[in-house]
Amino acid sequence: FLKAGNELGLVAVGFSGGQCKPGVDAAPMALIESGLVDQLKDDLAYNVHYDNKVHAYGDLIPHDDPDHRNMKKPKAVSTVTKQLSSQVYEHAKEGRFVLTLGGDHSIAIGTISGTAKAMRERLGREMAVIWVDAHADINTPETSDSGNIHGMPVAFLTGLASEKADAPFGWIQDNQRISLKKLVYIGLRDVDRGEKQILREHGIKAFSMHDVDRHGIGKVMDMALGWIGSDTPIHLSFDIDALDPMWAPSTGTAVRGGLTLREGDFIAECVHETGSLVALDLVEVNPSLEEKGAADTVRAGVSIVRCALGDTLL
Ligand code: B3U
Ligand code: MN
Ligand code: MN
Repeated sequence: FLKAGNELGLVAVGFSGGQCKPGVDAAPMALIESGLVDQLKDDLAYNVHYDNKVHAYGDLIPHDDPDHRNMKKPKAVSTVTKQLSSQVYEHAKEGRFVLTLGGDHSIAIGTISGTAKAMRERLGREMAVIWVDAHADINTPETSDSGNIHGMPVAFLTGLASEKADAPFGWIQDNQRISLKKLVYIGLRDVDRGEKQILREHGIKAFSMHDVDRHGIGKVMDMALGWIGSDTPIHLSFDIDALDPMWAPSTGTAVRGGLTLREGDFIAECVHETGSLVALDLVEVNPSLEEKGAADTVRAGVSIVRCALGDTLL
């Protein structure tokens, strides 16, 4: 009921302004050069709608972009995500699965706002989000120590943080937001104090690495998908730093004690199996960090995308 056949919209986003380390903007090209698009077409039989372009949004990015409410590069992130939101929306409203290759995780402000609006209009349903990450990315500008907006996307998407002026982020309308009740985290292990308070206060469903250790990833996925319920469109936002640095070292804020490669793939496989997955973001691959591990990190990213799109072991 969710997808129009095997149509897939691909958006490549070479944007790094949500954090301070250059190189994450090169990830879409690295992922595509490793053969991802051809695999989607040839192995998984998707009809791929791709403009053959890594979007950097250079013409949209303002030169004068002072900090605002402690946020770094607020106008840049806002204008890029606003544009991305409409690109993703255009794909999703046609019934295409939307695959977005980042870029840092601030781009999820664009992708999720785009799909959330399209799902409301197309299906009359509120979308769920599964956020796979070492971090909760739910800081408000006030709780953030870093001021990096890639640590804040969930706050803006849920309305915990908002702004009046169009830039930054005043453009986000209610129909582009998601409910805190329909948000599930997996893989958390580096959550700021203010974020922990937000998670507790709002009863947000979160499976940390402790939960993965205690129950195993199979049970965690049963619980996560049970919380969301069936007949709910799902947007999977996958930060490669959810994986242990052993498997994905080339990322901006690697945290030890993470998911194995198979656990990451398993999450993607389980979400695919629901038949309700409508969009996937793959973010925070930075091939210029820990360069010896860059090929492995890219390979892990490709694998997660393949699994989420229906690749099976047998
Ligand atoms: N919570 C910290 C660190 C962080 C968030 N996301 C990443 N790192 N990748 C922050 O900056 O908000
Ligand atoms: Mn993240
Ligand atoms: Mn992260």
